[in-house]
Amino acid sequence: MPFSAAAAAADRYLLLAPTVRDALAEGRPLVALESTVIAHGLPYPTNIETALAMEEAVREEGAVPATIAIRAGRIMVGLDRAALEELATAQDVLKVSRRDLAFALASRRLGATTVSGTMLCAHLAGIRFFATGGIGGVHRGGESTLDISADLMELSRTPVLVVCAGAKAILDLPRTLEYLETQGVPVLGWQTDEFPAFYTPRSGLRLQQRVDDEVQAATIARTHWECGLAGLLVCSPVPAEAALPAEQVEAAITAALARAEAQGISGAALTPFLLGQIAETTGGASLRANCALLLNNARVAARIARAYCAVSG
Ligand code: PSU
Ligand code: MN
Repeated sequence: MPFSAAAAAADRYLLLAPTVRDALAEGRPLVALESTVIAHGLPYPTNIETALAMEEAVREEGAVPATIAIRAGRIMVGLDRAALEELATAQDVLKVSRRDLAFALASRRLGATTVSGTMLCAHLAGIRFFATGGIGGVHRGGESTLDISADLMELSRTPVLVVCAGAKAILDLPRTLEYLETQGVPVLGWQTDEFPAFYTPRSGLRLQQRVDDEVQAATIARTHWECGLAGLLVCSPVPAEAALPAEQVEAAITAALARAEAQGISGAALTPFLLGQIAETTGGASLRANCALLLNNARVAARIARAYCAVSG
């Protein structure tokens, strides 16, 4: 089935919140938000507090938030507080990337969408902008394990702009950038010439393309999509006051990777495991950085979404 027909069929599974439906109908700016960070990325109650604060940040910048998750056989676009609470507290929430979408829907289980799952669902709903924390990437050792996040491939096939703070140094950052280049994904530095490394603003890896404001970003996105191309990544560094010292991050990551290897953790469980270990080792400092960059990215995405509405008239 051609993609457009598949998308029309998938429409049946969408359940849009009234605020989202109205904004789509009126052509107002929307920002999609993921739910894996709520269910698997952050501990309770930081997860629910951050989810609510991100939605508020999007509203403050004049856009409509649409947090996405899978529930009772539907793709929920725009969650109320009770649904957010459920994701933040429930056990056994599925982690839903592209691979898992049909299983999650057909089994009617509760599912939290990753970057790839959220992009796919946002696109089905007609939302073009999405804020997250860090994207998945090529894992260290990925050249032999082939553990490469589905997020990277999704960016190459789905026309959504993703605002992130780069990718964590738990990953192989140079190979992550190589993979994005191979897949034809623009990686735009937001007021920076370097690929940010999530907890730290710098990775030492230079980016070829930089934008300094939302009009530039929105104009590039519009041009990209007018040319029939797919996803874009905008990389906004963690705010300086919340950044962690690079040595502290590297030590925490080295310890986390060693523990993952010793315990034989792999596949979809690896990223949540590493994140939990790092939060423990850094005594919560990594959580504060994580929340600060999530809020910042929500604001940047909302500003770009608004500018896009203006430039596409
Ligand atoms: N990076 C983070 N926090 C997260 C994730 C990534 O800093 O919670 C989540 C995102 O939802 C991302 C997913 O899409 O992990 C990637 O998982 P994997 O590496 O299994 O593809
Ligand atoms: Mn993986």
